[in-house]
Amino acid sequence: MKTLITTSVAAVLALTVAIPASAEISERTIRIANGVAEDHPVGDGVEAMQACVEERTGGAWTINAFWSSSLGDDLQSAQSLRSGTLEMVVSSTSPLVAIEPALGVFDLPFLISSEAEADALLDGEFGKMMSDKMQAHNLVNLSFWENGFRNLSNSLRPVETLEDFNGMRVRVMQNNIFLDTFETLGTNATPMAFGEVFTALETGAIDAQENPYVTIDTSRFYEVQDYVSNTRHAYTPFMVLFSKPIFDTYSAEEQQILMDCTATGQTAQRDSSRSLSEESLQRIKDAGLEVNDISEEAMTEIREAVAGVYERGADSIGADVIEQVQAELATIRGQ
Ligand code: TK8
Repeated sequence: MKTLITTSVAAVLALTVAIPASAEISERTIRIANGVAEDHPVGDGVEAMQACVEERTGGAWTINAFWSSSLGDDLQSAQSLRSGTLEMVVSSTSPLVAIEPALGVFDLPFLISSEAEADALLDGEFGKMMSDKMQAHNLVNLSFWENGFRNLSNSLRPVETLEDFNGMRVRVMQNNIFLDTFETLGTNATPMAFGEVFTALETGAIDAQENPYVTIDTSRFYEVQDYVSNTRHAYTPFMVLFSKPIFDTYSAEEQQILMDCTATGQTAQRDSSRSLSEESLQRIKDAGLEVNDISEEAMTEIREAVAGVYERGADSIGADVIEQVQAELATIRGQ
């Protein structure tokens, strides 16, 4: 009996020692929270990240993803990261203004106008500066992934002009900039966590919401909405956040693996987001939604109506941050 135990202990020890790719890599389980559904492009990013981690750690790490807010909404998950009770979250920046108000910069209406601009901004100096701000809040931003250009959907009527927004009950993210934007557009805006949106639309508690086509598709909002307008009023990014208290216990090699593999995930996630967007729009149309385009003239009117949000947002975001983003965008645009 004794020999048997000794032998099996030895076998287990041999196994444990054999698994890690290097002495600097420990066995780890990483939980990653998400508000979106698994078939959202974030799913492809996570899958690419898992494959990368598997290879780099020789199977010593397991990454478990939790979808559809099952570990809490974006803000709750980020708070869990800060206290070190959860490892990772792919979160919209918008609800995190409660932690870092400067993040509201990404919510300013019509700030970013193309995916190429978004990539240059987020992967450049400005993105780095915003990531650095998270450290003070016990959060490490490993990468920016794509949420995308947001479009308004509703159950009442086609929205094609500024007047059409009037009185509509719209869910907005828990974010002062979005609230100001949609109140200025004349809607009755209600801040709400993402996980509550489907039911609120279904029960008629709200008429409208705004999200990229891939989200309207994968969260099945098309089942409870009748119109969608191509408003592209904001490009909000995802941050791939890691708990700083946990990150600090990782070896330098392990930290590098996290950074490299979220970068690998970024490429897969952005590619998927961009190729799925058209497909998602088609599925939304097939589900019977009317897609409304906004004329250039109406768009100019809408943009002018919300221009004041920039100045009012400066108090919370910081005038310097707004100036910096505008300067960087001007450089990116070659102005
Ligand atoms: C999912 C959210 C979602 C966001 C929203 O957790 O809240 O509308 O666009 O993608 O992060």
